[in-house]
Amino acid sequence: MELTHIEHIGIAVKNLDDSIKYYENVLGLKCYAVEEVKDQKVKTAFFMIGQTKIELLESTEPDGPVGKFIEKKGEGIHHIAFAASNLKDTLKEVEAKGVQLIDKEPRRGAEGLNIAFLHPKSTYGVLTELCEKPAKSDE
Ligand code: CMX
Repeated sequence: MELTHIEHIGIAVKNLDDSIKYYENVLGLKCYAVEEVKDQKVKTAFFMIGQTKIELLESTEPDGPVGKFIEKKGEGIHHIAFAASNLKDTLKEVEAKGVQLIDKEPRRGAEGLNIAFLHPKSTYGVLTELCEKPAKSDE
C-alpha cells in the first residue's frame, strides 16, 4: 500500500456559513467550493492549504453521520482522509490486516473522488477515509 499525503481533514460544524467566515476572515483561507453530497446527508465547503484540504461538513439531516456525530460529540474533527495510490487493492490489504471496513468497495464522494471509510472502532478512534482520484476513463 502507498499513502501519499493527507488529502483532507473533515470537520463537523453546525453552521457552514458561520464556520466559512472563521476560515476566511480569521485564518485567511479561501473557500473554493461548496457541494452537497446527498447520499451522505451533508453540505461541504472546501479550503486548500498546501497539498491538504480542509472539508467543513454541515449535516443536512439529523440522522446523517455528521448529524449523529455532532449530537454525540459536538463540533470538531470528524475524519482524516489519506490519498491512496490504488484504492481497491489498498482496501483488500487493510481488510486482510484485520481492520473493519465501512465501504468494502470504493464509492464516489465529494469532488468526484473515489473514497472508502475505515471504521473508527478498528482505527484507534479516528474515522479514516482513503481516497483516490478516478482514472480519466472513469470520470
Ligand atoms: N469519529 C470517531 N468515532 C465515531 C465517529 C467519528 N467520526 N462517528 C461515530 N463514531 C463512534 C461513536 O462515538 C460510537 O462510539 P461508541 O459506541 O463508543 O459510543 C460508534 O462510533 C458508533 O456511532 P453511532 O453514532 O452509533 O453511529 P453509527 O454506528 O451509525 O455510524 C459510522 C458510525 C462511523 C459507521 C458512520 O458515521 C459512517 O459510516 N461514517 C462514514 C461516512 C461518513 O462519515 N460520511 C460523512 C462525510 C462524507 C464526506 O466526507 O463527504
